[in-house]
Amino acid sequence: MTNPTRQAVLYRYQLPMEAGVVLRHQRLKTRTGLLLQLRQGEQQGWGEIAPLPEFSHETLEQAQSATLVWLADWLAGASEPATAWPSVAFGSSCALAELAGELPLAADHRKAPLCSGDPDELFARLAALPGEKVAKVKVGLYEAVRDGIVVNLLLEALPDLRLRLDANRSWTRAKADAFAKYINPQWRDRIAFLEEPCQTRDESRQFAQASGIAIAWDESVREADFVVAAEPGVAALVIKPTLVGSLARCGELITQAQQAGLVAVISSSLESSLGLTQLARLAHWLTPGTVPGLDTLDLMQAQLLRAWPGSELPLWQTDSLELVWQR
Ligand code: OSB
Ligand code: MG
Repeated sequence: MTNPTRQAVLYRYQLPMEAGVVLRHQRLKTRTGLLLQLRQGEQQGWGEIAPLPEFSHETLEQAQSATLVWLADWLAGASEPATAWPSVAFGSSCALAELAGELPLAADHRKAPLCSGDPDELFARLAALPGEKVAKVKVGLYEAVRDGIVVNLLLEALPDLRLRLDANRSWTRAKADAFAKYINPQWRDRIAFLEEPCQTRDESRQFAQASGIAIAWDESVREADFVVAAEPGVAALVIKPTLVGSLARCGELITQAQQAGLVAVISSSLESSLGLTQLARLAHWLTPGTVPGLDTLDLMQAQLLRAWPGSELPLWQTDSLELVWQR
């Protein structure tokens, strides 16, 4: 029996962001990316390829060229996902997995709400959350002491709250200590983890041990010399598939994390609702029981092709996408 013909379509999207979304050093006014549709017989699969400025090493142009090279191979019968860049590996592997029926449909649509530090606002959002009350707060943007006071206040005001914090490597050891000084020692174990407090991994490890505040690796996971290991004070790994690579690579990291007794948290790299709903499925499949870090849809002004349950953002269809290529 011959295989049914393969067909592929590549689209480019441009999504307006909410005013004021800042990535490290730049304001992100528009999120751009690629959506890939593979078809074979009656089956189809979608994938999102969206390098994140300031985080991905590849540009959208590089990702697009690599995707076109991979698509030619796939149309000619190749079966493996692309390996060129993490974003391309992630998107091509999702499209292949959907095509083969290997990405389960069940999804974990819980998300750890990203919050600014206003306890009233957080209180309202948490009240609406079923189950575990876990929120995420970005720290390291203002004075470390201010962050300490805000986090301490949240923990004091909301006794069933657990927090994930993210400093994105912005603190010296001294600043991290200044932060910790304001956190009541009694509540430190309600900080599920603090992502990457310091500029180096060693400083972060020392901070964790000295403060009793557990840390998580995020940026480190994507560095060439990173190995998953159980270490004192390290609680979790944050896995951002667009920055990490194929579903297989993400699965391997998750397995290693679980074997080392670490929590693996699937997290967003500001994908559109198409990629974000796939991350929710990935989380349900590979990290059941862990709330994923996917509260980024509302940073955008629209959704693409697939709706996030309960979102009121308009849902754009393929007519709002630019057709890049099709065979
Ligand atoms: O620093 O973890 C980050 C999103 C894009 C780029 C970097 C980061 C993030 C998030 C995603 O924080 C949300 C989450 O992890 O809960
Ligand atoms: Mg982070």
